[in-house]
Amino acid sequence: PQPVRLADYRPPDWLVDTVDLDISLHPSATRVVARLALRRNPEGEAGAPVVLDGDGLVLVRLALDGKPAAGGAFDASPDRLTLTPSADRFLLEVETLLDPTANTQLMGLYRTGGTYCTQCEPEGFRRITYFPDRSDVLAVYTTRIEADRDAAPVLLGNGNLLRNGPIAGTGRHYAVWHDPWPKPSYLFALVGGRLAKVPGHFVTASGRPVDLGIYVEEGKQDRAGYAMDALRRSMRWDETAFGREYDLDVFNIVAVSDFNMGAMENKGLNVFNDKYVLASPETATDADYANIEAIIAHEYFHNWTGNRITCRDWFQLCLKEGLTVFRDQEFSADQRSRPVKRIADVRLLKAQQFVEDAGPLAHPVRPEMYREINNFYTATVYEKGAEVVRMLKALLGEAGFRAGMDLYFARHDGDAATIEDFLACFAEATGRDLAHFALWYAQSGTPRLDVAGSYDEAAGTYRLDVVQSTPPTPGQPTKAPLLIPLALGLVGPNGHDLPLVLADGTPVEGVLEVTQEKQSFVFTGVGTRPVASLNRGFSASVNLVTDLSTDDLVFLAAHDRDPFNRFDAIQALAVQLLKRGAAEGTLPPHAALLDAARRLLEDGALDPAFKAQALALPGENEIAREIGTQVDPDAVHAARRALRRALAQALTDGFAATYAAMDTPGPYRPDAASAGRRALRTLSLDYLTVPGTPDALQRALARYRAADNMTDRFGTLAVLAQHDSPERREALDDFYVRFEKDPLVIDKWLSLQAQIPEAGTLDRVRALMLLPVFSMSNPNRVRALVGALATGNPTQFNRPDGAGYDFLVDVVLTLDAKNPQLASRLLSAFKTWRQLEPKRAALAERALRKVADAPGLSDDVADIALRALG
Ligand code: BAL
Ligand code: ZN
Repeated sequence: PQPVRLADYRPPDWLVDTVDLDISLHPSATRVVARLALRRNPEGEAGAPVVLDGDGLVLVRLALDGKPAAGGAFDASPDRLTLTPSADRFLLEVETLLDPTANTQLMGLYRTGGTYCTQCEPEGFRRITYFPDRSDVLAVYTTRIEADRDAAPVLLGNGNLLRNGPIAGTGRHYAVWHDPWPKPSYLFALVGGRLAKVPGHFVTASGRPVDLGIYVEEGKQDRAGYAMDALRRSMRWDETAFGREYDLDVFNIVAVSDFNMGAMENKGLNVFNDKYVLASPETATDADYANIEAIIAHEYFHNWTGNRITCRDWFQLCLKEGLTVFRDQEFSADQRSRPVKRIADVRLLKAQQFVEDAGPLAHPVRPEMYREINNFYTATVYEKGAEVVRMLKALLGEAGFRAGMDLYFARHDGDAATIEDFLACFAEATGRDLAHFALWYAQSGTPRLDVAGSYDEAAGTYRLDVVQSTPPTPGQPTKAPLLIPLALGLVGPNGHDLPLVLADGTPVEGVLEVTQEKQSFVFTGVGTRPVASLNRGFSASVNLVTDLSTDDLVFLAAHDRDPFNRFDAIQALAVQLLKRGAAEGTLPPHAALLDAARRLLEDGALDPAFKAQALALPGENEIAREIGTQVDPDAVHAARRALRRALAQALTDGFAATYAAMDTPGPYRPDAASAGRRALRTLSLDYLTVPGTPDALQRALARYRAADNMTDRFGTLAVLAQHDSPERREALDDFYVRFEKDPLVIDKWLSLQAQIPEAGTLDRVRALMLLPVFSMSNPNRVRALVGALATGNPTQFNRPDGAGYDFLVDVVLTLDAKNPQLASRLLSAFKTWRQLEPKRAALAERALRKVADAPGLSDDVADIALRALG
């Protein structure tokens, strides 16, 4: 594929004012008539022809200003339509013919379980009709949808419903939808199917009544209640937190079972992967409930950050995604526990984004070049993009940040904007120069911050020496220092923070601004030796390396008033031990960690959800990233297992008491407090089951059998899955029989087995692929089984014989012809191959070369293979 570069951006030569679509749905022969009011853009190239994008289109007819176009007046291929009109404004009418049943890419118009649905971001609209399919062409859409009334009694489009009715004598009916808000083509959507509506209602702050609908498969209505509740809370929250109201009379969500992404923010008609809508206590875990809440909010928040203000081009993807992730994180933090949400978000950031940033697929939050835009819906664009917004807020403060956001909404409503536009609003609203800060968008890699502290008792000063560096990443061999907001406290012996006053008398309001490669900060009036609590709340997205001693970390784990750093201190102790354990083959002395863990476990004032996070050891991928080079996944696994054993043994009584104390009788409720108790209870059971004795396994099995909700049932199944035993077999068999007919629950069962760290797992996965509950054409099934092995089972994916790599390559090559987006997602599991020890790295490289050399690859897979080998 040819590279597309940010530097080559040019405004469109032609604009589209209105789009009138007439879409007659048919399983294999859907007719699309598009009427586009085209107008030459004064900012485009003078005299440029009209060049419209297509992708595999079959052209039926074409008319200009109502007259059939003669051959020679245009040039059409499946992928492009070129016209040279004499006028600067004209009406183009194009008819195309589509086969939605044959569309296995799940991009454009396709069918899922008999329902017609669309996915157009980023470049799917061109698979429906010829169009300038770019995000800076904004038009007002009117869509008439027609379909067989029995097959598709529900017909949904963007915006408000204008009219609908039967078409006499045909068995068909129609609906006309009109969206008054100009939008780019990627936000177009339609749905037609046999779906049940779960209704809801909302009145905006200024009094606009909104009809809400969540559409699900017949019989699943009772699983949509939580999503509806989350939607209403999201709508209210955006009014109070950001002053943003909803702007149509209707807001619909449709849950479908075949979807490449999590969900899609089409204007007024969000389409969701059903995994992120459907929940009942018997089928969804606490984590599912939290994800549903977050993703419902995320898509809703896009209505302003993404839809009313969209992106000028796909390089600006983080403008809507990073900002909207930040907004959904803040929403969840307000609905639940802010510290626990922050911990969970940073865990995810480190597990996914830091790993991406450290490997061959690293790229800036705003990339400058892509070959396949589908491959840039990444943790860097989303999660690091959100961290950059969070850092901006840390620099500007609450009021400055809100002033900047208000200006952004006021100034750019209706625009296709850029990162420069966004930052200019904050600079103008606060008077701050953000030129240095902007480097966060352009420079890839995770900065490393080395911080050393020294106390001068005689002078009463405490000095921090800070060195920042960022390792080279693909295309960026050298790096410049960034503007890093480092939140900190100096914790006195009694656990209280000391005042922060710099040597020149300047008070520090909790955040230091690190701007240079090397910098020192001297604090005065420090009467006793403090312990520095650095990067509080994970204020900066950096790898922090400190000279804190083991005693300092134990102290912070017990006393820091910043909950994130209490968590981080105990995790840092664990990481130190695990790194040494993996290198030396035996666990180093670890009494300090056990002591810190015991104190946390016994601290009655702490939130159980916090304890569950703090006492869960870093995952194997996270440890591997911390090690960085020459990683042996088996050694990492062995070290982690040894430390788990040590914790389990030392804290048996504490875990037993906690297990008993965290019992939560009464009916299941998905709130954060109840979820925290369940999480800590299952974690305690997990440690209590570590010895693998028959008694321990029987206790876990009894708990599994007695569970009255999916959180406890699946949590206990996951505990048992660690132990090759009759109890595991019994529980796995029971789970399958109970939920065989429920694909989303079966995904959990598939995923769990794919992550068992045993040599038999690859064969187990192969066998599971043959079950009727598995399907290569459903993205959720494939991700649950194959994706879980590749990204969630480091020892078995990275088997020393290379069989894990060969398996993944076979799946990727098989899938590529059907669904390239899904195939390339799976292939990106190879992003860590360069950090492996040489034998595994050589096998991984060989596997990647096999992909790169395969004939007929999609652009998606070719791009990942070549960059991974890069
Ligand atoms: N825009 C793609 C799905 C999402 O990020 O909401
Ligand atoms: Zn999004």
